[in-house]
Amino acid sequence: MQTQRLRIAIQKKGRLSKECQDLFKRCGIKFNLMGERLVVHAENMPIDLLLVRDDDIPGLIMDGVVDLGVIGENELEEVGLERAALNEPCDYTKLRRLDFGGCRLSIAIDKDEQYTGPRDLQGKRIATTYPQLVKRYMDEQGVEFSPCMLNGSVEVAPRAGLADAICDLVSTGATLEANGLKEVEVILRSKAVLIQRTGEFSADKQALIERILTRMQGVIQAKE
Ligand code: PRT
Ligand code: ZN
Repeated sequence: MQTQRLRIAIQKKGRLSKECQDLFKRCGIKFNLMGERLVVHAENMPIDLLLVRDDDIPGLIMDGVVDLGVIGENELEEVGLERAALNEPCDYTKLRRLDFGGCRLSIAIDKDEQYTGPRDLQGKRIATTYPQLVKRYMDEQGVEFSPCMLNGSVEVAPRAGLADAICDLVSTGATLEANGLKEVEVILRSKAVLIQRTGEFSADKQALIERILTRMQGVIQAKE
């Protein structure tokens, strides 16, 4: 069901939410995020912001439920691969890469273990929240592995005896260090991105998207 108003999905609470809200505010969209609402109407433009878990944003775009979304490339690519494997809709358009949410998806092992290359991971069990991205990387390397799917506490899996290695997001490396792990392969470098659903847009919505993109260009350039 498409509405007249442009629907933008952003993370409700988490690492992307503040910068995301700031970005749209700087683009001139006025809104007030008080309370626990799912949908927030912009005060000065025909725009609704949807405040959701980041995990839901790729699917909302790929199913055409919302028009625009901001999401980390790690999550976007994982969901895209998962949907493609299930023959579910997985199309979207990347409008622009943003200047926040930077991190890398990396494989890490016990810091005292020898490592010479991906072959050393042959037959290992790898704990991760990103099984599709790990499989894509390992297939490219021609290395077999067993997955261990965890939605949290990935970094403790080796110590807990659940896995031999992990593949998780890293920014400063402090979490790996604190858990006695070392980063051995970077499999994806990720940033937040602005994405759009595929399909038709009314002329009004199209014009509004272009206006937002032009302003965003100015906002991001001004920061550089
Ligand atoms: O509740 P919801 O599902 O919406 O949020 P979430 O908990 O799934 O996601 P959130 O808010 O933690 O992260 C949202 C997005 O931020 C991620 O999908 C990434 O695109 C991006 N991002 C950037 C990060 C990090 N940096 C990051 N460091 N996401 C997670 N981390 C975690 C990482 O998983 C590890 O536990 O931080 C830890 C490592 O950090 P360092 O600095 O110790 O290396
Ligand atoms: Zn999430």
